[in-house]
Amino acid sequence: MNREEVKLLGSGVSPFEWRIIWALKLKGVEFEFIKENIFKKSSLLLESNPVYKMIPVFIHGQNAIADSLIILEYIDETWKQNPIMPRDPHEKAYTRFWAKFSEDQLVEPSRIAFQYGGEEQAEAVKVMADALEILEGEIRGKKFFGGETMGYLDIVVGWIGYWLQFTQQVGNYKVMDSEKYPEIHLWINRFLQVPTIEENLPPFNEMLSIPFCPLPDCPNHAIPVYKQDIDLMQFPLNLEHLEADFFLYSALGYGLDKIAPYLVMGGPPPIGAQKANLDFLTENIITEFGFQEVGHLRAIKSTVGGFPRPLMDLSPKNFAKLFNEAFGYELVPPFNPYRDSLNFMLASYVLPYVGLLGYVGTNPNINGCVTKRLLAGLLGVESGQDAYIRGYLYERANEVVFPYNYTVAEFTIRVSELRNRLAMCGIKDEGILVPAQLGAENRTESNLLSANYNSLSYGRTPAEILRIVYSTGDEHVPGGFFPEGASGRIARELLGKP
Ligand SMILES: N[C@@H](CCC(=O)N[C@@H](CS)C(=O)NCC(=O)O)C(=O)O
Repeated sequence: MNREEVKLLGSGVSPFEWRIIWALKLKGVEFEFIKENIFKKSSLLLESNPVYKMIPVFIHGQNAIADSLIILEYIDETWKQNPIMPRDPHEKAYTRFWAKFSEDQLVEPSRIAFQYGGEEQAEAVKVMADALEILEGEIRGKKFFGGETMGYLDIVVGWIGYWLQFTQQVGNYKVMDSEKYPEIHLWINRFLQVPTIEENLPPFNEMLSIPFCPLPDCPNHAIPVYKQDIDLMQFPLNLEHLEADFFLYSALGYGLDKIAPYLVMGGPPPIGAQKANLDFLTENIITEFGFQEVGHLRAIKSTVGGFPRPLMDLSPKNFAKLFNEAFGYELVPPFNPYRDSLNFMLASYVLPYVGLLGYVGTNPNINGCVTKRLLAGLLGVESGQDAYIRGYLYERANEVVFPYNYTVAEFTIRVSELRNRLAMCGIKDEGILVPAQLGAENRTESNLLSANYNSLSYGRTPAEILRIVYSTGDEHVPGGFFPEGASGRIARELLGKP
């Protein structure tokens, strides 16, 4: 059986596969290494690890074995020379306990610290620091975790001597500290000097150049969040809160308080939000939009911090007032966003577009790599929401909106004109039908996406946005959706209030 083919499927840089390489080298087992691209997995990988579809996979004759800890045990039991696992059942249990501990408390949090910033990263780093402190006690007085020679546990924990440096550098965090963990530091040096380890490590440069498990998305040495970015990126929370509760209440009949109370941060409930009378498809889509806003709020608040949900007026009365202003007289009966899907979509037309213009306007002033990534991610989804809403309305452009005597297109044109009037910065907003000279390349009367001469999105400043969402045309005078004004430093300073 031992003479059967031995193959290892790995990416070339994963710490999990190097555990296997070390064990095989230690035991002098010949093997074939099959390099996988984890972003384009081979059928061999998918067939041999159909459950997790991950590397490493160890193939011995007809047997395929996944998960590095399990592979290590299999190798140790199959090739008895240079054992790595103790034979004594209690010592074996002890070794497995610490291996599991280090996987749970170091490996998993390191994935989070590597991929995320903000609070999530800080929490993961704290878990790792606590775990290192415990391991510091475990290794004290010993040469290796395995005793006098390197064993199973050393191989399992060994990644912290090499890969951790890499994940800290790329993920922009710090947990390893030779002064805080002097015993671990000494053990790392001893471990890296074991010939089997020293001679079998992937080149560091290769690790940096190859897309490792998660893609590093900040350039080296880039600053994640600049201080100046914070207020600019907190400002959009106002609109994100507005959209979150508008969409959630309309689709589900309840809002952020029920879905993610921690994001409300004690802010007052919205005035007049209610379940809308939506058809099945619209309800599904708006549910998705609502949950997307929850993600946006979480992403912003966990990256740059935030403020409690401001007081918001989502009552039919407030929407009715806005549409009266758009048409220049009182619509009878008053416009009600919750009446049916079409009225609801017309009301929705008012919101994501303003948010997306805000992101385009803010973009040039953002510097941090994490805040830039956040902004682009938010902008992408807001534009998608706006495009869906506009597409929905475009399909019905010539339909008369019940119970009024205006077409859908006319409604959108009136709302866009109102927003331009309120913002007082020229034309940055157009309805879903335009004269051809305002369409894409002056050739289309359809205006599915509102954009400038070069078909680029318009941008607005926070002041312009406040003029619109206050419905007062004045960033210093609150009203409309925010009866007591929007929150965050930018909006409060404009209001002259702390
Ligand atoms: N617990 C597993 C972890 C393996 C693992 O995370 N493999 C990553 C590469 S570092 C992978 O194959 N990722 C591909 C994917 O998630 O699709 C082990 O110890 O083998």
